[in-house]
Amino acid sequence: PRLMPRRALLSVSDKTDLVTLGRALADANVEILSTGGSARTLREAGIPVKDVSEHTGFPEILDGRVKTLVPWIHGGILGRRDLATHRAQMEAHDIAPIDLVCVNLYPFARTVASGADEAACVVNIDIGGPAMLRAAAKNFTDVVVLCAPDQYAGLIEALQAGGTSLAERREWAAAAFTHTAAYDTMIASWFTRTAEGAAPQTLPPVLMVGGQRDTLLRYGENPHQQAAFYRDGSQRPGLATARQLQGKALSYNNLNDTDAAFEAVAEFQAPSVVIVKHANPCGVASADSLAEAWDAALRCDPVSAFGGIVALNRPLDGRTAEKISQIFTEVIVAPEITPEAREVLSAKKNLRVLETGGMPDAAADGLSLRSVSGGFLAQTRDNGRLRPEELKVVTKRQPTAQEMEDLLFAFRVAKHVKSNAVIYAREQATVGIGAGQMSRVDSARIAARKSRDAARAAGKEGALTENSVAASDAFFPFADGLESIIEAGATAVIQPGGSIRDQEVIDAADAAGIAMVFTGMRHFRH
Ligand code: 93A
Repeated sequence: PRLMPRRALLSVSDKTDLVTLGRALADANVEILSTGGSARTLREAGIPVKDVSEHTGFPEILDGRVKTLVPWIHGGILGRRDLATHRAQMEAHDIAPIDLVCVNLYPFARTVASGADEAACVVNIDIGGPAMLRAAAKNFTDVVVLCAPDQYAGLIEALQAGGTSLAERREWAAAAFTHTAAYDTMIASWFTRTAEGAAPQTLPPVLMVGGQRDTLLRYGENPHQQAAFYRDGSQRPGLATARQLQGKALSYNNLNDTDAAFEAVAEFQAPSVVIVKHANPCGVASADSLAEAWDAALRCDPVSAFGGIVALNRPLDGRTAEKISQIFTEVIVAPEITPEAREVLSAKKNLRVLETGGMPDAAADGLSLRSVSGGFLAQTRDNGRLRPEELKVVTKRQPTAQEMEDLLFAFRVAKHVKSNAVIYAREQATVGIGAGQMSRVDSARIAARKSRDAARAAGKEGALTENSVAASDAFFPFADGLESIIEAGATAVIQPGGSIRDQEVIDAADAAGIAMVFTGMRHFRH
């Protein structure tokens, strides 16, 4: 049976469409109770409304901290209509049933995001609102609960159809609990952050894997999987702040790859380009200009770059946009897309172009999560940075200044390549990337072979790895991995060190006359 509400309580911070809702309720002969600001808005629109304080016979006190937290409100919402005892008690205490609650909460997230001080944030922790939403949702068999303006149209339609159905009320109840849960999660994570002050690198005692579902994606990693992007409220430049200027809808894989590419390019100070395929870089370069960086990044592996994700750490200019649009690209992401670049890219209708408004700080703290059966694995983000004084040259030969620069570049790239990772680089550009192999030797060999292929495609003899330097994301358990790298023509190698066979590896380097640097820091990425 459909249920027509007779008494409604409207108490909203976001007054969007409040008047429309109020008018529809008044037209349906529903008595409207309302709190301070909401009542004022309704009254100004000429809608009959009764102040909550008049209804309860108790004033709004403590600056509004206690306005609806009284038995005449909560009893009216929570009392069971099907129990004679409840009905009798309500009558005895003069509690009138309330069968529609429409509440949206103090704008806590917006207050925090505005940079308000702690006291102002605390003022915006809504207590009465969530209490009413939860009470109404609990009593969904007899009470309608609304928590967002986009639900009003559905209710108005139901009123015109003779009342709300149980299925509708159950759905609204679910939405209300989802809303209050997300709201409390936000507050809880804000508290842990402020409580720990400048040390958010600590893992929280309880994981607040809140997040609001934002965009439903067409499908997940594969078409038979469902997927969505959930926002955690972070305003770190990247996916969270990206504005899509053109192109097809972003897929799950697009988002994952774009994130990987943008986080990688954020590592570099000079104008840089990262091309990503399947979450791994297939070309990374820094140069004096983006256009040069693009050319160098593309040279590394032009075959894989086809259909790739391109991330840049400078405003994308028209000339570079021209160059990128020569090959098929899925996504371009940059802090800014200049009008000239937009003009160039607009010819490629499907190409997704994202503007993030800024670059993330690669050294920033944060959590990274992965779901496993039974829960989540959480770790602080890999924001590890090499400190020059921790670098140790372990070979007889010292790297030249140019080699050293390239070693550091390659090691930084290694951080963003799935393990086992071996990266060859030359003049601030990768010339071979070996990713995700189960053995380090294979990564070293694959990178060298790909580099030979790339050289051949460019009409050159040998491999691009000749006279390059190489980085390994973790130590060499045996000398064989290093030997492959030497074979590929690298003249210097950077790696964490720390294997029990380090000496064997150092001896192999000395025998070949190459330089080797230990970082003491590993960059596994699985
Ligand atoms: O300060 S509260 O936690 N205490 C209350 O008793 C209470 N009742 C409603 N906040 C309370 N509200 C909130 O006031 C609602 O959730 C809503 O966000 C806001 C509406 O206030 P007004 O109608 O005065 O604009």
